[in-house]
Amino acid sequence: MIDQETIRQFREDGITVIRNYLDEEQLAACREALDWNMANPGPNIFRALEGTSLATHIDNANPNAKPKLDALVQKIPFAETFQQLWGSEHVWYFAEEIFVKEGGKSGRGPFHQDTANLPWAGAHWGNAWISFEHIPAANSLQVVRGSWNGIEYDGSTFRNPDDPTEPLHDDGILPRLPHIDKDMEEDPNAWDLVSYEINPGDVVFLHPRSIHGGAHVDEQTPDRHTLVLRFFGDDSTFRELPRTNPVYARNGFLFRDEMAKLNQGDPFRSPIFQQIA
Ligand SMILES: O=C(O)CCC(=O)C(=O)O
Repeated sequence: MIDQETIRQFREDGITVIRNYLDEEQLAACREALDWNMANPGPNIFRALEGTSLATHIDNANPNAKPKLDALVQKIPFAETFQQLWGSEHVWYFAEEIFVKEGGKSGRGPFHQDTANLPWAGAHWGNAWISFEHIPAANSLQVVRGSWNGIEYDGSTFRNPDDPTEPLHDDGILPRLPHIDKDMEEDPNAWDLVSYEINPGDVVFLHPRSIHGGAHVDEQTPDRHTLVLRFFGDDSTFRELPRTNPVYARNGFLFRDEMAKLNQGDPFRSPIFQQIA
């Protein structure tokens, strides 16, 4: 049973952590899944940051990993956890995303909302953010408290290490992302950021519409291997994306054929997503 403060944090702040959530076997199964994904990149691997100061191995919804991950999420009590965090009767598994920073030199990933490149709306969305090293708070995931329920910004292209706010859609409607790193350099209290120190077995749960970014690695914490598993519940709908950027036009960049069947405001449902509760 999750305590009321954890539920409050998730619902209000858009982020919480559950300590020792994974037992050794579950942690090993998650690590095995991440290692497999790294060794077998899928068609959605994102290579634009390779060779830059933000170099990160990022891969998304690898179709070849789907059977393995559909089985994995059944072995861990995500269904009960999200039922309680959201107050949802049903829970579905969307897909995975992986973020790997190695060698102590990669900077912070651009702050962003996942809803900038995925056609999602509603309160019942959740990422389970699983890292396998000890990660101090300064190198961990950072979330702008409460932003999941605030302004929907344009996305970041994730292609310009000199400008993490370079707009993804540039449709003239979505406001450009704030430059949080620059603001924080000028005033460390400019943004109310939440981040948690992590030990293996701890899991961070965040609402993916939160403005969030993975912090840098450094000499003390040179490597971070992160598996993100994404879920949705009853209050989740399809939200059309702008059509200005052909890669993301209307349907986002994942499960495009399935997304093309949904209309604005439809419940976010498709037989491709495994129901776990
Ligand atoms: O771990 C990171 O570097 C970023 C994580 C992220 O963007 C996510 O969980 O959606």
